[in-house]
Amino acid sequence: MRPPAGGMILETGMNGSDVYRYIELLETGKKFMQMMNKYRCAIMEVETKLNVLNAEFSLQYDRNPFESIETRLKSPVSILEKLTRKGFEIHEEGLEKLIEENLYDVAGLRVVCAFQEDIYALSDLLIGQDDIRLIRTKDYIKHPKPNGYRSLHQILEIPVFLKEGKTFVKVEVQFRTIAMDFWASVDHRLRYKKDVTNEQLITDRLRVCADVIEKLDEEMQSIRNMIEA
Ligand code: 0O2
Repeated sequence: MRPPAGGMILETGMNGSDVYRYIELLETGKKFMQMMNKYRCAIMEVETKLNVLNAEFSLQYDRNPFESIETRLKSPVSILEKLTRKGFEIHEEGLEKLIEENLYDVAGLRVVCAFQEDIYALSDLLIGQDDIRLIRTKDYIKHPKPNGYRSLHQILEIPVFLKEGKTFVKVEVQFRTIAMDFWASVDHRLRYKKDVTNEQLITDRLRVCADVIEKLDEEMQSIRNMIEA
């Protein structure tokens, strides 16, 4: 059904069931926006926690444990695509529950650190906070993906206080070093490029780069340990 123009509910030619359906769609859209707002608030909460840790660290040790934080809210189209890819049927009824129970990365933060040890120090400090629940860890640093991808992924649940009360919201935090982030962004760009003819060669060369980056991270960490010894 085509929504009526100019924000009008009633339009010439619309019958009662069209109007009813239109109102239903508005309601679904409103609920969806409210759900997205919860995720947006959860991102703000986790980002603030990380910024507080950064400020405390820099006072105590005169260095920042992370270089940057990127945040992103998954777009409605990506949410529906991922649910479909996972084999779920999409219906308006129960959509919010389906998303909350099955998609863990609607709210995402990416924390980029200079050194590998800072990733684990920061993650421990974050998940050690008593209002945070750790739901799942995927450690692609200790166990890299076959293509060479490395990052620490953690799914957290954080309380968000809204006017109707407290609700726990899932957030995915990805921790990486600057070098891992460089590799992942190049890999991501190449993976989404269409019509790549020599894909296998590119995959193999990226794998080699991932190994070099692993060595580089280890060497940088060891240099810092020497300086700080
Ligand atoms: P976007 O836009 O980057 O967020 P799950 O979420 O557990 O049900 P999934 O998607 O396998 O299933 O989770 P996983 O393995 O924790 O990884 C998901 C995210 O990690 C991806 O998000 C990427 O951000 C990143 N990632 C994982 N593998 C690779 C990789 O080989 N290369 C790069 N560059 N990034 C990777 P999305 O969903 O792709 O989207």
